[in-house]
Amino acid sequence: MNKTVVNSWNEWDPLRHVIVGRADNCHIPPEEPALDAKVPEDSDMRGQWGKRPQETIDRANELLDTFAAQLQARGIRVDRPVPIDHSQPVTTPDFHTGSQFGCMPPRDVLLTVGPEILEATMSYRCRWFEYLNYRPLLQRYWEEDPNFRHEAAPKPRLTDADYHPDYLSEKIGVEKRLKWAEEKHFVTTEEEPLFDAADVLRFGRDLVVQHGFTTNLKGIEWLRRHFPDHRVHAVNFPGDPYPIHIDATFTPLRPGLILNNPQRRLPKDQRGMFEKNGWEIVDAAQPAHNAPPPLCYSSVWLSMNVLVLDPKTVCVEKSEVYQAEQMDKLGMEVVEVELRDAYAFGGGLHCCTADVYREGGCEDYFP
Ligand code: DAV
Repeated sequence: MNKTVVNSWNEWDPLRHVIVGRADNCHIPPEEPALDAKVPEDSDMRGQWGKRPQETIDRANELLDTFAAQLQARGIRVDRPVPIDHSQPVTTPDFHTGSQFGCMPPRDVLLTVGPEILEATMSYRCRWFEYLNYRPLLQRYWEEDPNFRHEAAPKPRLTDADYHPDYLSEKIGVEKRLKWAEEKHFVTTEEEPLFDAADVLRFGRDLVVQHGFTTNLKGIEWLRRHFPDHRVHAVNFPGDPYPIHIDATFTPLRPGLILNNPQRRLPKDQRGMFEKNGWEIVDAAQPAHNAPPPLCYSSVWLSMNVLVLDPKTVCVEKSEVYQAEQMDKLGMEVVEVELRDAYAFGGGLHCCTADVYREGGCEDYFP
């Protein structure tokens, strides 16, 4: 066999093959440093852990299955992971935690860059083994595609030295969190390289990486050394008191156009590469909801966590009417997808997918 299965260099070229996550047996993990730092202080999730209610798992799976079928109906190949038993504890020589997280969302774990799929280090203990959910697929791509590069970043130790103890207090307050974010003081330390794949956006030759709770500067440096033919840019979005993952903050739609969360604007001194090359950064529309659904880690800004199918077509969550309206005005055809009841499992339409194949090659958009 001699066909290319894995190839994806950016967030917008025509999508042909994608992984969609599964909600089976997902857990709310026990307390641990980096995860706790992300749970909003007034959240209904504080202090409880265990398997998620079965009816919410069934509902999320129904929505994910329907989304997968919608993509298939458009001619896109869709693969699904094979869930491991997330109720099992994780024990290494360095730490122990009582359960895992789930096989949602794949975008957090798998970073596709051209012919390579890279398993991220991850930064939560409960997600240490999450890559195993995707190994059956990656093994298959390995058999099918002689040029596929299956890579894994060094597994981190995740001892207490990886986390700043001042983030462990129950009540920090949003004001102090915003100040810390401004000062780039995040929950993770610089003990060892850490990154989640969802902190990385792919723009052909350039990778844009958010420095925050789930990705530290050493993680960004690791990516720089691992992808020597790319330019790797660290970015920050100071308005976010819980900065994890870039994909509800900064959303490229096509060459030259990016949506930016108006509460988390990219600072002026980090806009140079976009401005010099005539890229437009526009404020995203307001979310349709005032609060996230129950037992959800993410903010209401999953409204802008869209999946671009090609430079003229975008999947938007069905209830996010303002976001859909804005897409329409920006000249995009909108595909409505119902997913809100699956948000609690780790995110929206971009999160719950991972690219395998998009048409096109590695372009230089910022010469
Ligand atoms: O706004 O809570 C969610 C990103 C999930 N991948 C937020 C970020």
